[in-house]
Amino acid sequence: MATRPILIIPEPKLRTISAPVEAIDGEIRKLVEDMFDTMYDAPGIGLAAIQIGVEKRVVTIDVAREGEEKKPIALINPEIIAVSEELSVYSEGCLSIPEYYEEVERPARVAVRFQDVEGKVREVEAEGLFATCVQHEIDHLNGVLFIDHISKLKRDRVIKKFTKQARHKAEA
Ligand code: GNR
Ligand code: NI
Repeated sequence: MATRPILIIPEPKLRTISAPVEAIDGEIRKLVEDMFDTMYDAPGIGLAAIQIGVEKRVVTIDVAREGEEKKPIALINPEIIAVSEELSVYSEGCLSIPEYYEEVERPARVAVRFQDVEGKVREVEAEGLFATCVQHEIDHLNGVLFIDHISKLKRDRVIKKFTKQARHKAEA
């Protein structure tokens, strides 16, 4: 069990475009393991590698509810290959923006192509919370945060709050 610290806004690294994984080796498998440990410990339903400072296109997700059997999935180099016209709204949160929630509208269903930890190319069709989460995580790989999908007024307000908080912590 090894958790790693989660980066919080306004950490500039969260705006990085992560690089594709070339080889799925021991280092990547250890990264995936640490990401699951960090995600379950937080607790969160998803995590992108950049949230622990690793600029690689790796995502972990488990949208199983508390008490349900765990359903961990690791997605390496995930890509959205199709989206539904139908949209859905979900009140999103992010481990990099603790305790802030706001509604975001996204395609209700997406098809995603990715590699699993064995390197096998797979496709999944996602709907519901899983669809929301996988889009949120792929955004992270492109340096995009869910607050980029809300009004500028709300976004500026939350960034300001966390910038102030970071300054106070640095002074403490
Ligand atoms: O734990 C998380 N919950 C969540 C709720 C609604 C929409 C997206 C998410 S993802 C978030 C964890 C996280 O920050 N992943 O990047
Ligand atoms: Ni997030």
